[in-house]
Amino acid sequence: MASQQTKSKQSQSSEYTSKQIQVLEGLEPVRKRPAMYIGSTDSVGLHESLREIIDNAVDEALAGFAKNVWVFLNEDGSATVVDDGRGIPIDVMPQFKKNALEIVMTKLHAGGKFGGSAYKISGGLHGVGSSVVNALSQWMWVEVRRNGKIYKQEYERGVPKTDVKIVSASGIDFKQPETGTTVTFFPDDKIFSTVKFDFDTVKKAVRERAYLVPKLFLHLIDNRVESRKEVNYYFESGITALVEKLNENKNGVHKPIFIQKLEGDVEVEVAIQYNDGYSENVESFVNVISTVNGGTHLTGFKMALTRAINDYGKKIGSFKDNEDSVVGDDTREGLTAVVFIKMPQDRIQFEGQTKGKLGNSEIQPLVAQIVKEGMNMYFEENPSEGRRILEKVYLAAKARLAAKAAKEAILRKGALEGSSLPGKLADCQEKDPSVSELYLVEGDSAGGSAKQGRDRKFQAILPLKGKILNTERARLDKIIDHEEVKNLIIALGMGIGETINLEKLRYHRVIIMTDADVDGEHIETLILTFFFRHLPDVIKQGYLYIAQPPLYKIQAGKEIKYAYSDEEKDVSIKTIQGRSSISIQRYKGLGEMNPQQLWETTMNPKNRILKQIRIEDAEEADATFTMLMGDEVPPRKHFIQSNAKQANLDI
Ligand code: 2B7
Repeated sequence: MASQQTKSKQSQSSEYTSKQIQVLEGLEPVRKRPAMYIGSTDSVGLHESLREIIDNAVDEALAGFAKNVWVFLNEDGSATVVDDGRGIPIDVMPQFKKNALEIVMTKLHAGGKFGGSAYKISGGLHGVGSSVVNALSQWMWVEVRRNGKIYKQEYERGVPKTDVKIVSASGIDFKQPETGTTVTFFPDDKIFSTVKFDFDTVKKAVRERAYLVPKLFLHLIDNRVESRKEVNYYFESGITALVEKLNENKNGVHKPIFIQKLEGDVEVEVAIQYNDGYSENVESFVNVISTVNGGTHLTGFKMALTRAINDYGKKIGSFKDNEDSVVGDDTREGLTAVVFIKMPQDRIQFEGQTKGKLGNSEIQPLVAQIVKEGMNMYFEENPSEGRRILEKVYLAAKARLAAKAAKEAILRKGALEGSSLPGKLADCQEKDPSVSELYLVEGDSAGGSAKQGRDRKFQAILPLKGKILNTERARLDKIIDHEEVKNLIIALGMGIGETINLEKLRYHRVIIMTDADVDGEHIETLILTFFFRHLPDVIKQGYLYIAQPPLYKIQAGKEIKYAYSDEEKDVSIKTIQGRSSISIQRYKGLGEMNPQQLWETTMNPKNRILKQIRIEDAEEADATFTMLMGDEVPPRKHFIQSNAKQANLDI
């Protein structure tokens, strides 16, 4: 990308006109099969549509033109994205006799690729562009600020309502930059199962992009009455800042290492910082897309890191005795890294069901070579840091061998053999994992109610006492020694560590059920962290859930209603009104419900609400956990700018 920027930025702005835009087809197929274009029509797809518009604006920044991107969540439920780039071209395209803006907004283009070289790098998970979002919006309007004028076009479900017109004032109440693009849209509730944007989800996407595009000001403003707030992001140093952020509650072993190189039209950026913990946290991106399942860029990075460390160890003679015992895993203990490559959008091959994996085979050796060279140079120039890294890796290798020996001993003793299920487990009758559920219940008393209330056909109960093991510092051999965790591992049946076998998991729904108080939250964090660190596949497969007990019981005479939120409570009170006396009970713990109530409200599949844990949730729990349990050092001050004044300087 930098190559495009430096080589042809100048010429692009003058040469690139609507002539280069190739057109394929209209938007009918998008409304017919929305999921094919946007991934899904649930909340994930809804946010994907906003992300798509944001990415177009971010692309304009990546191309070197926009300095700011604003995202507004409007009071009426719509969203607005503003950039201060060049503005989408508004000239009439002779071959269609239509305005370029209209073409961009109403036609599908090949796989998001938009002919010519001007937009070689572009984001968007599905790379489909604004027209797809337009098709899936009840209404949309676009303003382009160019040539000192404001051009506007409005659409309904992707169909233009007007021609492109010059207007005298912007339709939004915001002092907009001289040039750029503004898109406002309201997602179609005929398409999406929910049309409510979630601030935190949008925030996460916005923040991620801020890290990936250094020096871009990103502003997120929630103007909805119930949730008014604003965050601003600006990172001077891109992924180095991201690595620091990921390590913020840990102790870095050295200052982040930054490697960057442009090779042909692929740019590789890697930031690395070891901390004194044990977990591995490596994130990878292609353009602005997070590759959650890694791929060739990540493989190349890992290979090169292992090789560079091994070579350096041999070179300075510190691996003498264990020459062949340092393996990849050892080099990734306590490793936080970001691998970020930028390449032409039209060459990217994504793989896997969720398209979260980079498939381009040529990228692996390319990244490996650049990382190897970069690490060699780093070690050369920073011998004392190099030595510290080596020591850490060497310690990991030693610990691994010790843990392996300890585990082998345990396994020989048969401590984890599935044959003897823990006494505390009230198992279900069903043997088919796909219909079996395991409730992890906080405390023996709630555990007792759950045992009585459950449907024993398919629901098993495992009570967990107070605080389960602090897994932050614990190695596998220690974990296996811990009674509560051992029970859990045996009940799950899939083993732990190197012996993991997901096919042996005995329940495809593992449901954490805790009180809605601080202790409950704490134990929930502990359990999530345990799964995140030791059994992440359970989460990735979507097998881990959190039960949501009701917050209120509303009773009038014999009529009882349960409410799971304050809003629901208010609605319930209204519908029940007219009765002489209503009693409202706020549940503080599971123990306040009798077995029958617990079944009705929280365990019966017909009524209950389960929250499925995504790997991001667990990651967050892991971070919280590190903060709570980690070392004495107080969390370092956030460097995120939550200050609008500062961030607005550059308009
Ligand atoms: C691939 C297509 C969609 N496009 C341009 C130029 C600028 C530009 C855009 C955009 C979203 C919300 C505010 C290029 C690229 C179309 O061609 S899209 N800015 N911003 C955007 O969508 N923001 C462009 C060359 C010369 N002049 C303008």
